Formats: sequence, structure tokens, C-alpha cells
Amino acid sequence: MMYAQLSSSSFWLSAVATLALCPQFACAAVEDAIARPNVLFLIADDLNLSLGCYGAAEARTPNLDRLAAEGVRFERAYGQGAVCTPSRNSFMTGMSTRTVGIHDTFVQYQKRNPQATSLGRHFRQNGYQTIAVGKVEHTPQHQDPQAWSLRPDYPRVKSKLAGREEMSDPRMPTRNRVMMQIFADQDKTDDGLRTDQMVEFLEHQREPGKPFFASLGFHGPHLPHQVFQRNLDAIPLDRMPLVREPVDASLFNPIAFSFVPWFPDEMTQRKIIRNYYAAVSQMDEQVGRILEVLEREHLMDNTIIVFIADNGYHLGYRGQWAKHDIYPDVAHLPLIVRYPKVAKAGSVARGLVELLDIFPTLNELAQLPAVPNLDGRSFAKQLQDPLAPGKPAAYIEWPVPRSNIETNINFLPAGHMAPKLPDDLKVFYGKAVYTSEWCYVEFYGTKIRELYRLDQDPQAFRNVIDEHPDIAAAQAALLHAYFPLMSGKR
Ligand SMILES: [Ca+2]
Repeated sequence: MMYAQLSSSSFWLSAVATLALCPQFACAAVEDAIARPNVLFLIADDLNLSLGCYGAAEARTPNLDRLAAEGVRFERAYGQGAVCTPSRNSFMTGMSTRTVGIHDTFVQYQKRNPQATSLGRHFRQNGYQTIAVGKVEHTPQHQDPQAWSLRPDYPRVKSKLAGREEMSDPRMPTRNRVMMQIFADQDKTDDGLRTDQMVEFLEHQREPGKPFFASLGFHGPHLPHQVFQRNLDAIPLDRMPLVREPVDASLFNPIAFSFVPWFPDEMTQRKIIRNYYAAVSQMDEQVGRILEVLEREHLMDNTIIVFIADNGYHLGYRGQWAKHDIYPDVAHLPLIVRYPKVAKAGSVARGLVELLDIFPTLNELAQLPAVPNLDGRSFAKQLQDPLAPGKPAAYIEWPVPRSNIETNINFLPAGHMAPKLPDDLKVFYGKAVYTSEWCYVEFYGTKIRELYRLDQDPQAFRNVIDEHPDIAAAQAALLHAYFPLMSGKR
């Protein structure tokens, strides 16, 4: 906690100096001197690394790129869940999915773990005005009722769409389907309306004398992709990064994925990726609106801005146009933190972090009382020194129902083999551990093991487990220590 001590002493020196200059305690300078930092927590939905600042050449994300240029971009951040609910329940409580007992979309953490303190509740109980706009927890049922001072209703889009596009797999038209909604340039998307609510808060609803913890969960780039025509026009269809499966890729593993592999023609692939990129741009525009307001309200210096995605998304890897698994496109996420008082502008932190580390990090930066039993670890040191080491490993899990696997087996690509499924398993848990160089995967209850070398194979196509038995054993030990046996089985 060296950072907290240093900051604490400098904070008191600054407060005392200001008091000496200002005998009327109510003056604005004193309020500034004793103010804790505000927090603005921005959460994208289903966003992989398709941002300019993460090297996506054709992405149009000037506002998030600016945020990265003024803050710290984390190169190795991982989410703990493969879809919204487990991931959000994990990072909003600072606890692992194994602790909160949530692995899928259908379990409500308030029922499972009512004692879990949420980020919003903790900041509120420590003197913050708190607000959540849009999809922060997954649904109202997942909300911590004690978390928010303000929780405006989800706004409903009233604009008439300027257009739609839908593409689907003729074999599985309801399962493998991507949809897009096009909005007229002057109209409001879901994210536009949510951003209006955040702007209203920042401009008119802040409580004087209190710091705020404001969170905004965007719709974008989740399906249906919501875009303006200008977003589509700005993205070059002919330059979309199609996934090229290497010739020595391992066989498709039907246990690993929730969806039937779908390899549409190249133009369809380009369009799906272009539409996704356009949806990312639409969301980026809203980030820009919020940054403008922060500047206008003179809040940029004393606000910690955190931008993340809850989970990533496949744009063609293994024929997947979805999430729901534990491979890099889904697990490896954007994380940007801007806080000029601590974070070194324009730097890149290369050590591993997990989303569940955000809770203890914000806690440390705001110097609030520690919360016992959090699973996360503060990455505040990496904000000051991007070369500071990260965690030794990051973990994610996801259960695939047997019925999905049986459907996958019916639609296996040519030359791929169906594994024999154990008779007694209704759900197959994929669990992965990521380390600096490796991704190791097991499917509990089966004998399937996979090892990928991330520096040479970042999307995880080539299972090299037979070539590196010692490394596989070490990774397996990490995984088993973190995710213990389930029902006596691994
Ligand atoms: Ca999501």
C-alpha cells in the first residue's frame, strides 16, 4: 500500500496548505483539496480488441484512442466470464465466478451471495454519490439494491430505423444470426439515450460537496449492432480483417463452443465485421460526448476514468460469430484507465490483470477502507509504473450445455471427428488459465486438454500440448488450484 501512504501524506500536506490560505472553511479551494477522486466507469458490451489503440487498423475509435493516449492501456486484461452476467457479477463484486457461484446467465448473485459487497454499494457507503446508467449489472434482478443513489430507468429508443440488415446461417437461422439497425444521423441510438442520461447527471444532478461514482453500461457493440450510416460509410469493407485459419490448425473441438461453426462467403464475413466495427464507432462517439462534458465541467483532472468490456467476441474464429467460450477473442479484453494524478499518460501496461482487480484498484486510488475477502488484487502500481509486474495468471470458465455440443457434432466441418461424450454430464465446463506466454484449457469431466502458445498463436489455433508436457503440467497445476474438482470430477 505504498501508493496509498504516499498519496495520503501529500493529500494532507495539500489540505493543510490550502487551509492556511483560506480561513473560511467553506471556500471552494478547501473542498477541492479534501475531495476524493470521482470515478467514471464505462462498460462496453461484447467488445473485443477492435479498437484503434489496440492495433485494429480499420477501427474508427478516435475517442477511446484519445483516452488511451492520455492514460494507461492494459495490453493483457482478462474477463472472468464469457457472457454478461458472470463477468459483471464478478467485476462488480471483485470476486471470482467460483466465489460468487455464477457461471452462466441464469443465476442471480443476490440470491447466491447476498453478503457480497458491490462496487456501487461500497463507494456509496463511503460518502460517494453513485449512479448507474444502462446495463451495468445485467438486469434489474442482478442489481445490488443498496448500490445506487440514482438509477434512472433504461431509456427506450423511439427513433424510426433508417435501415436494417440481417445475415444468418441457412442451416441454423435462429442460432447463427447477426442483426444490424441503422439510425438516421440526427436520431438517438440506445447508447445515445444512455449518454444523454449521463450528461444530465454530470451537468445537473451532481450533489455539491460529494465525489461521484458514475457507471454507464453501453449497448454497443452487442447485437443488434446499432450504427449510424456515417459509421458504416467510414469503414472500408474491402479491408476487413478476415480470420485465416492456419493450415496446421488443430481440429475443431465441438465441446468448446456453444454454436455450430459457420463459414459464410467472404463478402458476408466482411459485412459482419464491418457492421461490428461500425457499432464500435457508434459507441465510441458517445464516449466522446462524455469526455466533452467532463472537460466543460472541469472534471478531467480529478476523475478516474475506467473503460472496459464485459466480454469479448469472435469475428470468425473457428466459425464463431458469438462469445460463450473461453478462448482469447472472448477472454482478452480492452482496459484503459485515465487518471492524470497517478496514471502515466500514453503508456502501455504489459502485465496480466483481471477485471475482478478493478474493485480493489479503485478502492486503493480513492483511499477507501479495504473490503475483506475480495479475490482481486489492485493494479494501481501498474498505473504509476507500466513495467510493474502483473498477476501470474488470469482465469475464465464457461459451461456449454450438452444439447449444444450434440448439435455441433451434427454439423462438424469435413474431416473433423466427434469425441465420445461421457454419459453422465449435462453441462461441460471449459476452464482456462492464461499466463504471460500460454493459454491452457481443460474441459472438466473429459480428458480433453489444450495448450496454446500465445506469442506465436494469439488466437489459439494450434494445440501444442503434446510438444510441451512439462509446461502443460505446470499450467494444469495452476488451473486445478484455482478451479477445484466439481462433483468429484475434473
Ligand atoms: Ca456482454
